[in-house]
Amino acid sequence: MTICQTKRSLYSGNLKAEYDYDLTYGDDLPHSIGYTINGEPGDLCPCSKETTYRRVVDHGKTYLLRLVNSVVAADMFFAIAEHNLTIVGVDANYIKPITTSYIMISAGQTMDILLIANQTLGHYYIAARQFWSQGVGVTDFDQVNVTAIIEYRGNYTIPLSPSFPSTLPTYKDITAAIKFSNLFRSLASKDHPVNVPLNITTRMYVTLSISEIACENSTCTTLGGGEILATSANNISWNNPNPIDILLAYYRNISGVYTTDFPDQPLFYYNFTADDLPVAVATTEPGSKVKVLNYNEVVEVVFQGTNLMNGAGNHPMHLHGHSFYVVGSGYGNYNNETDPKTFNLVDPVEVNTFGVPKNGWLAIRFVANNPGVWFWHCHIDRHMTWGMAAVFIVKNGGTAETSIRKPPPYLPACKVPLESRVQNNDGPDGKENQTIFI
Ligand SMILES: [Cu+2]
Repeated sequence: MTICQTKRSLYSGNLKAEYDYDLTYGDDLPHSIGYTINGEPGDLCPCSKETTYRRVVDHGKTYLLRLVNSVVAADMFFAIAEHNLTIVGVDANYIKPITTSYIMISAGQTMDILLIANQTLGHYYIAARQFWSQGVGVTDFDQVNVTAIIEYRGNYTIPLSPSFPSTLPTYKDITAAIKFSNLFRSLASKDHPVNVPLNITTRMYVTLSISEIACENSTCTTLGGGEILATSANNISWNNPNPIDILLAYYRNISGVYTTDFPDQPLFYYNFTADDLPVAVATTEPGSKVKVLNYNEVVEVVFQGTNLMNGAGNHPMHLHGHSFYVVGSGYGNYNNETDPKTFNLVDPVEVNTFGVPKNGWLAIRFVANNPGVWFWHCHIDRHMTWGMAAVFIVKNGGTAETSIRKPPPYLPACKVPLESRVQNNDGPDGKENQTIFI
């Protein structure tokens, strides 16, 4: 049996208008005001009392929970009162089972979790709350607990209130998050082997930072009026080209949309994880710089978190188009002589999203065998929106099977306004779509 649980975040006000304003004037982006499990904030919120997501279970049965962190604004702790969770898969890849009383699931991560209904008949809260890894002095982050309820089938006195998981870590429990994130290993069995790349052909070292860029006019409202908040990768704040996107520019060979000079290492070196780094180091510039990879290139990327702007935090990095192996991670600055000796090349977990630890580094490997244009970014939306992102272009491999596909015939020839797309909701087969995703 599968319980699909998607966790999402809620905002108040006109989110798009606030976003546009904040990006123009340099203010902090909106913070969510709550989360949902399968569309409901849970009965700790009065508005959701009657409609809280509930799941009836039979004692003795085992249930598969497919957990998706679609709270793009936050990493989340998650637990079920009185029940252990056994994680068996991450991003659709088997792992050595992890039995735990809580989990930390990063923004964009997916997990397959076994739940054995083996406790006293009763009602139990499924609960989640944010893991806040950034400034310890910051208090204005979302501190709402989202809940759902496990209800055992049977005859018993229904409690006035379900029990709440005592094992759910508190918001800033970085030790709990680190301890959990270090547990992942691929199953690496005969039936589910790993294929860890060993002969690296392209090495990259990429810093991830909270940054600032110069304000183009005098109307910016934050940071003394001279700069606006940004993020960066190797000191470049990603800028989405408009109106022609990179995929179209690459496919149609249109020049002037992007450049191919994304650097393989930081432009300059400093003590990335030191306290009170000078603000001048944090100044960055917008750019649309991509990294071009040959087909079947064997890539190692070491992401290095920095403490620029005192903004160190967990960055769940997500790569489109490829899964990658997490071969190493650590704290402080990456040492390219000693740290590779600690790499796990035997059973590293294979995922498409994984957290770069606060003030630490994460080493990943993958084979660039999927031709196309692939965005990679921090999965915390505010960081991605500010520019913690870039693009890999993977070139064709020389055969039809190893070449980028043609655009579908129903691809609009020009930009269609969102409103008309919703109203004229024709599917690729000419029939009207039943579901609208925006
Ligand atoms: Cu981030």
